[in-house]
Amino acid sequence: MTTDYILIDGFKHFAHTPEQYPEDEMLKKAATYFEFMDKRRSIRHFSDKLLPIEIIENIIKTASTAPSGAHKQPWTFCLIQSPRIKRKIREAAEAEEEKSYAKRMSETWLRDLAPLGTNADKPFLETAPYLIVVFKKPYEIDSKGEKRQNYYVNESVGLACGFLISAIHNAGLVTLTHTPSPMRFLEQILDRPSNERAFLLLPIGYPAKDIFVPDIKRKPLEEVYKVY
Ligand code: IYR
Repeated sequence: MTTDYILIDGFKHFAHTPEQYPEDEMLKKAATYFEFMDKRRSIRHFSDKLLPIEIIENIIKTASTAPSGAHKQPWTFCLIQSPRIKRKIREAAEAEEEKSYAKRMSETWLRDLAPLGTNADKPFLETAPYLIVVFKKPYEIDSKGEKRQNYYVNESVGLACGFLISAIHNAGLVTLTHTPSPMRFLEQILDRPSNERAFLLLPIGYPAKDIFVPDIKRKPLEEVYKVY
């Protein structure tokens, strides 16, 4: 009888065969994927056109396949479609952003942001059909009410957000990583449990018609890469 698993320290490990390709096909796939991802842009102008929630749910399932410290999956993705809650989030985010642009961000920071054309107005928080608020969970609360620390929480949730953004791009939708600061208001508006901290806010939807994006270039390989 063949077995498709073994026990290591009493824990099951399944046989697994990762997908592999001949080198020429690998090169083609790697180059094609780069070209596809290189077309992704952060979009700040959204259409209000609705889209099926099942698309978003598949995107969130993809994000939740990210690796995480000790496989704790220390994240919650909150999906907001309610116009009332979107408005509350917009109002609170803009109130924080107004303070940030007026006095919390340094002159240098504002100068660095100038080419992107951002400001404290965030209409996309109401226009986009969906907002996703990603929460990180620095710890879990077990059945006895005890705290259980998670591991590499920022790295894990950052990876999940990377997967999320690439899944959004793959579906032909657009997004923007929005980080109003501070963003504790998201925990309050969404009434999240005490072990969740807001990590990132992303509107998702179709782009508005006839949009423009900033003229920015990505660093060439030589600038971001070093072979030893
Ligand atoms: N959170 C502000 C400011 C902002 C900061 C950075 I760094 C950006 O890359 C873009 C914006 C905002 O969302 O406008």
